[in-house]
Amino acid sequence: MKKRMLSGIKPTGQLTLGNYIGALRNFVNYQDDYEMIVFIANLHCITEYQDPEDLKKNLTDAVALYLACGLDPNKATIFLQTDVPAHAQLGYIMACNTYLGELNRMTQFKDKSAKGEKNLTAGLYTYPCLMAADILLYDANYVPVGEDQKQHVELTRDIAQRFNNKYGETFVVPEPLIAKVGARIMSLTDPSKKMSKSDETNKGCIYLLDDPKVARKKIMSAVTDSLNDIKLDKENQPGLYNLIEIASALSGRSMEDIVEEFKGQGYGKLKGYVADVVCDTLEKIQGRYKEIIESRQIEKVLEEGAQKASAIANKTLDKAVKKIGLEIKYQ
Ligand code: ATP
Ligand code: LTN
Repeated sequence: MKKRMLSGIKPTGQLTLGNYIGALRNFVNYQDDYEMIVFIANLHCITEYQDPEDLKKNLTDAVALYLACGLDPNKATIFLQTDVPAHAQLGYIMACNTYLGELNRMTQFKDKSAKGEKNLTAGLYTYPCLMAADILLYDANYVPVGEDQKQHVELTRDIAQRFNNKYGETFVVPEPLIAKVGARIMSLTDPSKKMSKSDETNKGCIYLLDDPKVARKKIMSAVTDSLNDIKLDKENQPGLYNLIEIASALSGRSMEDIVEEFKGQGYGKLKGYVADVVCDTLEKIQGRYKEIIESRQIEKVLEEGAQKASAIANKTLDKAVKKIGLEIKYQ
């Protein structure tokens, strides 16, 4: 039997090249060898305010982009988180099995509160509990994610093990799966920061729906260094390293091979190559995206996906509810 893999992406804003390289492209590669379950984590989006109209548009775009990047609804189960209410239900149960100390250690929340961001919500704080429910509902063996999500999957393992010890074997304990190349694509304007949807200037981040001309400009003006030496030195030349990593992930060539080709040449030449590879990827994705939007297949894909997902999720939720002793049997 195939092992099961599950992952999700938050549709806050437009999907980025970081999402593609760190997550989406891997889902596509895995869909033949694993039973793949992929969902749009819309409940996770509202931990921070989203304009309702923008959110609706981003949800549709996210599904269309999943398909445009090569996820095949005949192979993978694709659905919207809110179409399977078991996520929120098990999420609450998970919150009751998570300690405050554990949530306090989660870097995503810690970073936001350290920055002094005001009005952080309780939903943002307990979000790792919902993420644990997302994963455990499906008995997932593996969770392919970018580096930034490893800590959340590890917390999920702790919660699952604790629950199993307390109530008896209920959940499969999942493992994070992090790709060797591209697990953390950095911002083009500040290579010490992750390329992020929520990039304030938009210049450090390439969006999958960026006009290729705009994407090329962003790459050509990416921050590098003044050493003018093409080699792999992540610590001293993080900007250059990031560009080579992007090109490697998208072309399938090794990073060493790319360095070998451009060694001794200026950064401009290398950037031109990275831009070619990125634009080629964007053009292919955007071509398919247009076809998918026009074909109006999204609703059907989501409906069928939610049906398949609910059948699995409801069984697990039921099992957990019974183990805890939350139900009364009516005659
Ligand atoms: P934000 O950028 O607003 O923090 P996000 O893009 O990290 O959001 P998601 O969209 O939920 O949040 O992330 C989806 C997947 O993409 C996750 O597996 C995450 O690890 C991966 N991912 C996101 N950004 C990058 C990046 N810069 N490099 C590699 N993987 C990434
Ligand atoms: N937390 C993830 C999105 C996410 C997810 C999940 C990923 C929500 N639920 C379950 C894998 C498995 C993020 O912010 N990138």
